[in-house]
Amino acid sequence: MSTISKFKKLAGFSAFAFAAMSAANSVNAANWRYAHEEYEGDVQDVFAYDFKEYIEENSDHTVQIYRFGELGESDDIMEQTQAGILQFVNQSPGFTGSLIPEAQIFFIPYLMPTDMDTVIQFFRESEAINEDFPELYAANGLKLLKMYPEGEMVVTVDEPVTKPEDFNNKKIRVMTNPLLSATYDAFGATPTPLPWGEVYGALQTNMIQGQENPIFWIESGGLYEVSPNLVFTKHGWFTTAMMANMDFYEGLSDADKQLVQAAADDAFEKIIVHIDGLAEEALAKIQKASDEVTVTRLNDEQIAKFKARAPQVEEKFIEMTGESGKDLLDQFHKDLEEVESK
Ligand code: 6CS
Repeated sequence: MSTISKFKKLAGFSAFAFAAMSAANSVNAANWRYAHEEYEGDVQDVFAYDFKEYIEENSDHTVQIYRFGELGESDDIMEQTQAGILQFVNQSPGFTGSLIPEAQIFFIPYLMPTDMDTVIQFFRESEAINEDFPELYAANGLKLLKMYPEGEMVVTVDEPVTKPEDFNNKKIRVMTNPLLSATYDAFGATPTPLPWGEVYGALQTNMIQGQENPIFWIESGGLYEVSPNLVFTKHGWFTTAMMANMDFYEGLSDADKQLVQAAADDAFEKIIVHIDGLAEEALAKIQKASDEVTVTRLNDEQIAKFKARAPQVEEKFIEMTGESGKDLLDQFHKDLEEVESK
């Protein structure tokens, strides 16, 4: 056989082999659906797009992302994930609390550290976060892939608040978990659980007089336009969680399981960088956009008055979750002591 015809044969074989390999890959290639609770460019969106990019760069799979409202409210996207319609979901414990009562632990006020480095270290190293929570989610058909912080909680109100008495007769919107209601009860307010989609309108029409959220969200959702008094109470961090439908995850090959976890780990690293300085940037944008906005940073003495009400919320948490919640809380305290001592 001449060199040319050998080459032609080889080229023919290679083209055939390549086509066959591609066909096999595209048979294995999947399009995964992933929904989260936020808007374009928000923290959960940055996480989701990094996850997508990692998956698509390292496999033939593709990821389709759905943002807030495209498939409904937070509870809707969780239901769709449990039903296997979505493969991945980002739902915050603020909403998961009704499904997994222990997830409400993040709403015990003044439990979490206040400075960002300690918070991040806690998420990286905590046994409660990295070992106990995955078991609790698994019991509900969910593979927990990552828990991560989005920002410090800030309260917005119709007038500045410096003491619990200032909350009297004020309806404060909370995410729909009973423990967060207990927190605002303890703070002296009238807690009003609402899904996210109703918050702006309820503030605008004075059906509620305040709410809590991280600053980036107060800016991106325009909440300061209808609730202009920002109060830094230092009582907690907004935490969220990204997970997969467990049956779907269990059905993946070992390589794909590793890929999915590596993508979630990569997105966590990106988010840590993304949230650094985000609150300050968002506050500057808010102050530029509105001269109605006031900023109240509670001093230690003022914080002590709110903090004094935390033990009753801790008791409520144990009442709601029993032994399992008590064990989780003990582990939380242990993990926090460890990171705070470093
Ligand atoms: O307050 C809420 O309901 C929303 N807050 C944030 C920061 N993310 C999503 C959530 O739905």
